[in-house]
Amino acid sequence: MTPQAVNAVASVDRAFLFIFGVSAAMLVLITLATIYFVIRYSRQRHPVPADFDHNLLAEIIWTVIPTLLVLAMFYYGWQSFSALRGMPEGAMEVKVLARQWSWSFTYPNGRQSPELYVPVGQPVRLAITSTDVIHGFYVPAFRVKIDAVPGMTTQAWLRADQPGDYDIYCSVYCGLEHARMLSRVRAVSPQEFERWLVQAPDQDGEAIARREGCLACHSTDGSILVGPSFKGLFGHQTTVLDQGRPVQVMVDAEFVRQVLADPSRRPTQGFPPVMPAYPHITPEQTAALVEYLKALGQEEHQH
Ligand SMILES: [Cu+2]
Repeated sequence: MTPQAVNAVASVDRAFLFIFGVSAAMLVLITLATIYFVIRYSRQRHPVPADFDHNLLAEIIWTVIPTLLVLAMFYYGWQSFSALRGMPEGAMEVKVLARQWSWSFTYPNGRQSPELYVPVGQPVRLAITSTDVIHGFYVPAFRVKIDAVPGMTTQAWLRADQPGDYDIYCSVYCGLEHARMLSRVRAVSPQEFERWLVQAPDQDGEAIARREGCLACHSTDGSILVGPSFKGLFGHQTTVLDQGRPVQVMVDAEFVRQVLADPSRRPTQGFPPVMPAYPHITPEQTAALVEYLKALGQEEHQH
């Protein structure tokens, strides 16, 4: 069987249900047998214990049956393992990048997206890695869960048989905003997918901020996440630490450019210095981000 023909979801579920069913049946049988023996062979009924060596038939039964059950568990487990790990031939490869605290998906033509668009009915290979700490790429609907490890590429694949949205989670605790490290698989028709794939990605500031994961740590409504809120930030004074000393600076276009290039140089006072650098952001994108921040900065300033 080629991996495409194997339904990973069905085989994972079969392995799970088989092991769960056997375990549940064992629990019931052993509990009933224990109760029966306690009553039937109590000291009151049998003051003198029976004395016997062995029982060949019983020994064969309790050896053969568990062996067969464990071999069957192995068989179903192996089937689901090879369905998940066997990579389909000729599938489109999407690069998955995990970072604190967002996901980024890159397609063969260079298209980037914060959500994983896939065509219905076609297998998609995922080449998964991380820029910072270990994360876990987890899509329960497809039974896919695999670590995203910095400096290493892990592989997974999935195929959506129904159009729809499916949740993506991070399954490895990775810091402050781990619980908000969410995205979605968006399964759409192959025609819709082709249209989406060739669209130029939006280059307005908000789309860039979303794609680059800025909004995982910076709110736009004044609430405090990991970093300062974008609301009321631009065009106002803020306090940064310059070599440990608090200094007042104006949040302007030059400040934004400096922070993107090297956030660790002057971190904002009162916030953990955890922002990564964004050296790949182009001057045009920086300008778009500045426009976006400017609009948010004009909203009422609050602390
Ligand atoms: Cu994570």
